[in-house]
Amino acid sequence: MTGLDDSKVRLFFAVVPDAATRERIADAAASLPLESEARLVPRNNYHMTLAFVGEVAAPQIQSLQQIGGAQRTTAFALRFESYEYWPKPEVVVAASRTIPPPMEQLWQQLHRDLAEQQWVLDAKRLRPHVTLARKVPQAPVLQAMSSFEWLVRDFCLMRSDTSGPQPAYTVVDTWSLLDNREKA
Ligand code: 3AM
Repeated sequence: MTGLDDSKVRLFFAVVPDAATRERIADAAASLPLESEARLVPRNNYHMTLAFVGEVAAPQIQSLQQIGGAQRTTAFALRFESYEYWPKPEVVVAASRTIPPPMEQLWQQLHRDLAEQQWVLDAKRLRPHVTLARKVPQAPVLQAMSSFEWLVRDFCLMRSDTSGPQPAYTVVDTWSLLDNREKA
């Protein structure tokens, strides 16, 4: 655990890309036709959110770490195959429409465990995505995306500092997913 003080911090569970996947995501972002007011997400901020928890007091962080450490899901691969424009948050994302069963299991179990600890999240369903650009007020003309695979071997508890012009994310804790051969 790093850099946490007594005040509340904004936390979420997410998957952070490895270096090669980060490059594929950056390639996808570079091909987007965006107006000048749009903001590309800095490549160090790429992530795939699993569960947004929100503002958390320092003493509660441990219970989130216990939840993260209790997950028993195998590693999985996702294929990102298309751009999507989401009008409400005004973002363009790279999306994966096929959800591997271990990812659905991880998402369900995380949300069940969070609810048991009174963290009730407003998440209706899993939509695997990486946000590429924000502040996109109108749907751009989106071309086909060069698809890429993302092999997910671990997931993190992330801290989001939104005090600057761009959010700054730091990893609070990381957990490996199970190798298929050591499935519980
Ligand atoms: O992974 P994406 O970019 O979709 O939009 C925020 C970002 O999502 C989302 O959590 C991720 C890390 O900041 N987020 C921020 N505030 C949120 C909220 N109140 C939220 N998700 C749900 N509820």
